[in-house]
Order: sequence, then structure tokens, then C-alpha cells
Amino acid sequence: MAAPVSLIERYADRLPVTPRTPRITLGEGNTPLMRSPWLERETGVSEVWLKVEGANPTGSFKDRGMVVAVAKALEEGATSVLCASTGNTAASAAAYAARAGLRCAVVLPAGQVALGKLTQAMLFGARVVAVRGGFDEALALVRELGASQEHTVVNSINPHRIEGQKTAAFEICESLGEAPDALCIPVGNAGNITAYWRGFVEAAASGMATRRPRMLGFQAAGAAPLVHGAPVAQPRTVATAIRIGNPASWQGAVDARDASGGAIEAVTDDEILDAYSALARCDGIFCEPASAAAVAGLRRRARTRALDGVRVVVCVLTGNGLKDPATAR
Ligand code: AN7
Repeated sequence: MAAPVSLIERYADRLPVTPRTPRITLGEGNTPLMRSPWLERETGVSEVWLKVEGANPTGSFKDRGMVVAVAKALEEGATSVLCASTGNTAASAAAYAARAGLRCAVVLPAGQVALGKLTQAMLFGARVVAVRGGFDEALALVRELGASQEHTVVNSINPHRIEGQKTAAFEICESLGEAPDALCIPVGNAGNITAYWRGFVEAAASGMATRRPRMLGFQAAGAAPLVHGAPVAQPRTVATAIRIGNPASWQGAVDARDASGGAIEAVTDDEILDAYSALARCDGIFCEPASAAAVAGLRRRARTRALDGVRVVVCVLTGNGLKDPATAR
């Protein structure tokens, strides 16, 4: 079998890389785009597609941005990377650091990270620091430590992360031969909605697509700062990946929403869990609870007849359900 083509190599002309940037890879990107017949029947939308990002090497979309951030850190002579995380960023950073021969430290909210993600970070050899409080407190600590220059911060405040993640929008345009009418995506720290929007804007500018989708972001009702327009001090949701009260890419999400004529809305934990089990039973896809927020949002919009003019929609399933089997049980 041929070696995987690195995401960096595949999109070198659209990423901030040079011939000197190391082409590290774990086989990220190029994930399946699958049609969902039951969602088409239920919502009345002609084409519903699922972008299965749980098929990435560490089981989430974070690998797209992390491969670029870690390669750039290597190129710049860094020896250590650092991030705060609800789990997936940590697992991805730890894996790519291991691959690149860099040290890695991750700061996690104690008791709020799915076991699979914590296990990944530990097995990949990261130094794991648990903090009392939530993700927002962990990120504040990382911003402080990062300012000391000892580590390269690989949260999505690192612009290389957003650059790498925008490649998912390119893949969708390549697969469909056009951009969809709407993109449904879960929103936590808001890096991914920011990245997809940039990808779709660039795809349209370069002739890969003739239009740009409406961006429909979904937060968990107990952790919906972008919906309320103010930070949430004590975010709560069963979807621990998006238990975030003060997203770092706040402005990026608002820009994506407004420039695309989209919306950012809340879905309840019950709606999330219902979509989570329906995707497994009806499509054979086991995603994370946070990922199911995108589908819960699509279903809610269909119920409230808020999908006028939407013929082709893509839902981003951001992570693999195996990371968090306790929720399913
Ligand atoms: C499965 O790992 O924030 O809106 O620290 O793991 O770009 O934050 C994870 C976020 C959606 C939200 N789905 O994406 C982290 C982290 C899954 C996730 C999101 C996350 P952003």
C-alpha cells in the first residue's frame, strides 16, 4: 500500500508552508463524505452529506490543523508544544509531537475530559497537567505560559491551526464539485467554524466553487455564549468537547455567521443525544456527542421550517464516538 499523502503536501500551495516545512504526516484529511438518506427523508432537504472527521488519525478534525502547527513549530526550531484542551486538541498535539520528536504538555480541566482522549494524550507521551475549573481557565493558564516563549502554543490562537483546518472545506468542494448551500457545524472554541468559512471563501475566490455556504453553527444550550452574546461563567453540557464559556475565536465565528447570512443557535443535551444515537442506528456512524450537535441543529431547523432554499447541506461530524463510550452507555 502506498504511504499516505500528507495534508501539507496535498495543499502546499494553499497553506503557509515553504519547501523547508517538514512534510510530517499521520495520514490526516481526505475523510469520507457520506450521504444520509434518513436525514434527507426526515428534513426534506434534497441532499444531506456527513463529513466524517472522526476518520482522522487521532479520531478528530484537530489533526488537520495540528499537522500544520507542529510542522511550523519544527521549522521554526521549537522543542516543545503546549495547549489547553477539552481533550481532542490534546490527543492530536500529543500524537503529532511524538511523530515530530517534540515534547508536549497539555493543560486539561480536571474531571471533564473523556477517558479515550486523556488516554491518548498520556500514551503519546504528553505531560498532562489537570487544573481545577473548566477549559476557559486552562486556556488562560496556557496563554500565560505561552507568553514566556518556552513553548509553542498550538491552540487555535495559533494561526497555523486555522489554516490547516480550512482544508476540510476544500475537500467538500472537491467531492461535491461545488460548495453546499449550508454547512452545519458544532461550535466550542469557534476555531473550526472560522476555518471552514476561510476555506469556503478561498475556494470560491479560486474557482473551486461558484458560491459560499450559509454557516450554521450550533452550541450546547448550557454552553452557548455566542448565542447569548456574552461569556458563560459555568458552561454545562453532556458534550464535554464543547463545554466552553468564552471562545477564543469569538470574532471569527461572528464574522462567518454574518458574512455568510448564517446563524449560531443552541441545541439541548436531549436533542444532542437523540441525534447521536440516531446517527449510529440509521447511518452506522458513531460520532461524539459534540459532533451530533450539528445534526441536532439541522433537525431543529427542519422542524421550525428554517431551511428555505437549502437543497444541499453538509454536517460536520467532528470526532469519533469511541473516545467517549461512557456517554453512549
Ligand atoms: C469533537 O479539544 O476545544 O469550535 O480543546 O473536540 O473549533 O472549538 C475541541 C472542540 C467540536 C468544537 N467537536 O470545535 C479541544 C476543543 C469536537 C471537538 C469541537 C471540539 P471548535
